[in-house]
Amino acid sequence: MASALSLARRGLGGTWPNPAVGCVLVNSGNVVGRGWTQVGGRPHAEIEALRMAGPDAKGGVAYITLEPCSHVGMTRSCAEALVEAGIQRAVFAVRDPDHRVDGRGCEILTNGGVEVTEGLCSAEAMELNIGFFTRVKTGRPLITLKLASTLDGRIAAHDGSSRWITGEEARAQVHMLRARVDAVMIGSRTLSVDNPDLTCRLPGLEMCSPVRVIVDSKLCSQLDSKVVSSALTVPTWVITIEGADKGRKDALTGNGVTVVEVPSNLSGKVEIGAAMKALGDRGLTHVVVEGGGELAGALINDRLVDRLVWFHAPKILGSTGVPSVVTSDFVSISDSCVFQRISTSARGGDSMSQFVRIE
Ligand code: AOF
Ligand code: ZN
Repeated sequence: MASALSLARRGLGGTWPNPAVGCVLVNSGNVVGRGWTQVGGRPHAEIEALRMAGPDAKGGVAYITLEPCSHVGMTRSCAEALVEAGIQRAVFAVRDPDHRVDGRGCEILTNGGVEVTEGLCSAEAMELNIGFFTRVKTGRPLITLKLASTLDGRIAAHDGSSRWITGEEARAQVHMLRARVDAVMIGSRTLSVDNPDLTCRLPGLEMCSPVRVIVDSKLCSQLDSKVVSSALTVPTWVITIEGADKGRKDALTGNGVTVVEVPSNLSGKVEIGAAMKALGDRGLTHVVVEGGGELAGALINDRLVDRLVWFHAPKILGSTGVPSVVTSDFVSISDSCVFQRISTSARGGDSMSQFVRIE
């Protein structure tokens, strides 16, 4: 199962709207098939592993990180395929909560005479596809907020300069993070001030860039920004409010951008919860938000940040620096958004801490 989990991990970031699943087939003590969910979500892991094993699958054991599917799409279900191949025993880590499956895969296997064991390495398998499980449960993707700030939480100096607060190692880690998630999101102000690429530029992983999402209430994203001008190469979505200016919309669409319209909040800005729901509807399972402070503030305010990845550079910019989380709603300590720290490690001269929200 550990091996199936590491195969599954290969698909992370590229299988949405599907989960990233891994499958290992063993027969007489030998690995006869290995498979993982392919780019775009199909073929499924089990089909890949069965294809590799061929007739050697007969009488073997299948280790799968998710309950095999039971629904018939363009091809037969994975559960049926495993039965037909003559698998003798199937061990899977977690049940598939998709309403089309949810125990039915298990049923098909059992009815087909396959011995089934459920729950091996379930915690690891849940964590691996936490984005998929979050979307099925809540309708929105898992949201990770990534911040890179000084020790006093400033993301830019008073004059707006922000390049580079953290060093090369921390920035490489951010690119690694981008490669494993479905989308990276920023606010329109960050687009105009930083003009980022938002791609993954690690050697060998250039094809792993996530969808780039800009939250842009006024639809002012510049056509000559790096993100918009490369929208035909790397998928780019702009989220704006309903009834946006048609001329602006057409200009962006003409450049290859997908414009997503969602309701506005009382301040006339994109309702961030609705934006996240719209991304879930489009199949995204894990979004990393990379700033700026206003977008981070809106998400923290609405308790929408599930996880935090915070890089700290050993620098201090003082109170005139730009804050990392802009919100004025928190008055008392009891209002604060509370996280549990999972890990802290060094990235060159900087530190990286990972947190999970608990309140
Ligand atoms: C599996 N193995 O590798 C994956 C599964 O749209 P479809 O027909 O491809 O089905 C998508 C659903 O299949 C997805 O929501 C999830 O329930 C399951 N994903 N199942 O047996 C796989 N990726
Ligand atoms: Zn399947």
